[in-house]
Amino acid sequence: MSQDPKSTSTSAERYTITAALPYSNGPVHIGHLAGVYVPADIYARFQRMQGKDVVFVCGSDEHGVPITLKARKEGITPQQVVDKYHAIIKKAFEDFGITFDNYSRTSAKIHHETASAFFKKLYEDGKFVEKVTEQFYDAEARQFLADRFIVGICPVCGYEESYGDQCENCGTSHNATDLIKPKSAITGATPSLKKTRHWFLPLDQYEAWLKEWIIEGHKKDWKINVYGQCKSWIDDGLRPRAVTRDLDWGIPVPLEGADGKVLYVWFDAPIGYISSTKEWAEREGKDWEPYWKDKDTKLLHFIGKDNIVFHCIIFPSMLKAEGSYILPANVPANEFLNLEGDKISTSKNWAVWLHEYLDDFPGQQDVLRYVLTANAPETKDSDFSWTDFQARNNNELVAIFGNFINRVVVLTHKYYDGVVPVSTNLIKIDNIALGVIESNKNHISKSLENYRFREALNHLMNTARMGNQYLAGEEPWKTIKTDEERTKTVMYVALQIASALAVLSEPFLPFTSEKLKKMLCFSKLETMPEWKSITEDNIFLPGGHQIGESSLLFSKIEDTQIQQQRDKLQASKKANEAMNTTTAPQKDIINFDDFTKLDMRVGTIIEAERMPKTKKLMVLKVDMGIDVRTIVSGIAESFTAEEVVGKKVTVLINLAPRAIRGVDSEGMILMTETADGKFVFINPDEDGIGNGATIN
Ligand code: B3M
Ligand code: ZN
Repeated sequence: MSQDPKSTSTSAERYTITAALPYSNGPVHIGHLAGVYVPADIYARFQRMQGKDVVFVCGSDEHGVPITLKARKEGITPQQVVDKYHAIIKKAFEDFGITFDNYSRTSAKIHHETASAFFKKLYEDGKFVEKVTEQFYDAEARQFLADRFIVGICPVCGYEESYGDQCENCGTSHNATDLIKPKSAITGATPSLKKTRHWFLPLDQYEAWLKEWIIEGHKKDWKINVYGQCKSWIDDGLRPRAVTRDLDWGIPVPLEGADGKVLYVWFDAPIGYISSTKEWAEREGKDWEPYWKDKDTKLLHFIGKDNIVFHCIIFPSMLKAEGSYILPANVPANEFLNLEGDKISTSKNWAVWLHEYLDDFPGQQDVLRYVLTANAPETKDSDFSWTDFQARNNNELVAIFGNFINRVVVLTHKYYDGVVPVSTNLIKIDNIALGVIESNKNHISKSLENYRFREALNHLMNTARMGNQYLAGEEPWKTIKTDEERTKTVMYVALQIASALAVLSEPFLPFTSEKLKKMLCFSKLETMPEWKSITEDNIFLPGGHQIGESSLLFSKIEDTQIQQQRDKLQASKKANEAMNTTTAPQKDIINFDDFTKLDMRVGTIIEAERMPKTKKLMVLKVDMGIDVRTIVSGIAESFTAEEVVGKKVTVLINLAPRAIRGVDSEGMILMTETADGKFVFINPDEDGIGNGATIN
């Protein structure tokens, strides 16, 4: 789109807007929507409505260790994992009206080619440092342990389950060898170090440039949370980072003698934005290059806070190294959304999944878009609660926006058979109301330009509030009996406010906007009301225009619906607690002969006594049918002596006797443990099973 010579705006005319590529190893939830996709979509829609040339791209991130781990866990191939979730994720975005111009996937051929070529160019230009280093290796699994294949204690915050490449607790990104007490995520074994050759991007060489570009150049226009993270990274000093890995899932390193090596997922994934743009351009018969190489293009990355370092430091350094690309103008990263006070967690099923939301609230995408924007984690983490969701729907969308539209449309039908009345004489209050539309539009635009989505939404709602106040003040339902002409003017003005709402709500509430436009029969108008037609006059619907029937834009959400959602979360909390009893991995296979060597029998505890000076031990006498055994067992914290006497238990009786604190223990009682560490007997408590009965 060419520059409008009359335009006084200095902002860019071409926008490349990217939204973080979700990992294709699970469905998307409200946290993803709130943090990345809703704000990105609002912004893209808004700029398109300004007449800007926008490409908005995304796609599934289909490489990386989490996908291989998931495949292992489910006993399927990584390709099967990504195929499944790519389809689910893509559909969820479509269902929620996220208007990507292209949604690609990093397993696509075009991406493999683009990422390989990018790597090769950097390699040929001598931008990498090749190093042989020691990496963790799991001898049992016979593989190198990159990134999430390794877990250990975070050297920065002490979190015990930090991954090899990044700590999910404090967000620090590190090298696997920085972890304290590392262990393999595959076998649980302590890994050894083994030499391997890799290519590194020497970030240390980009430090001075990054300082100038971010610390000096973007202090004012980047969000404080983003700027702060970047600054602390750079201040801490940057180190070379490997951009290749010893793995078999990913984009093969396009060099001779690099068998078994792939590009690091965080090297290839951001290039996915470029591939997605290329795919779009090919389909649309456009040239992709200006979107990535023309310095007048504004490149924006919408992401969550855990991705800041990759988008502000590593990817820009890659782009800089390549040399022909533009750099992001801004990276409006959000913080995290919590759910009912707890961190959203896929593995704990503590989430509201988009596909499930739509099953429970069909057609109510805009309600979720609204709540997530009103409560967006823009400057700090925020919390989603079902109570707040219900209140915002019932007290804001229904009571303010919906109510205003409903009154206007219903009264227009009642008084004028749905025909916009001809206004004769606008008085001051009418002009003020029409003027507020324009000033609110300007507020919305300004807030959106500054990535303040909550504030922008508030200005939109203020427009609806103003409409309600106008009606309440002018009382057309009273004047209809006394002053027909005045009533016509009031309804005429109210209809213009309703039309403005149809336009202004589009970036935020696209489904509602669409419905409202239909209701007001925009398609029959000679000039379609649009963002730029909101000026001082603000007359969109001329007298004589026929509008459609009224229908409710929003409906009240009942307590029972909210309770169902709470119950659902409660159920997943319970299921999770039950699952959380650490499930040990299967032991080595034994043969049947090994099994038959075990002599396990049923017995009854006939005496029990706590072993003096110990906390855990109890000395038991167990009637085994063939004899009475003394067994020392560590159950004293789980049971009192009285509780166990008379209990039937399962005992391994041919275990070599062992002296425990001077008492010979002549067998072992089979037990399991509850989540909170309490022992439970494996108890063959059926009538007709006597002591001495064998178990096989
Ligand atoms: N897939 C990480 C994430 O989903 C990653 C983003 C890639 S953006 C290039 O948080
Ligand atoms: Zn940490």
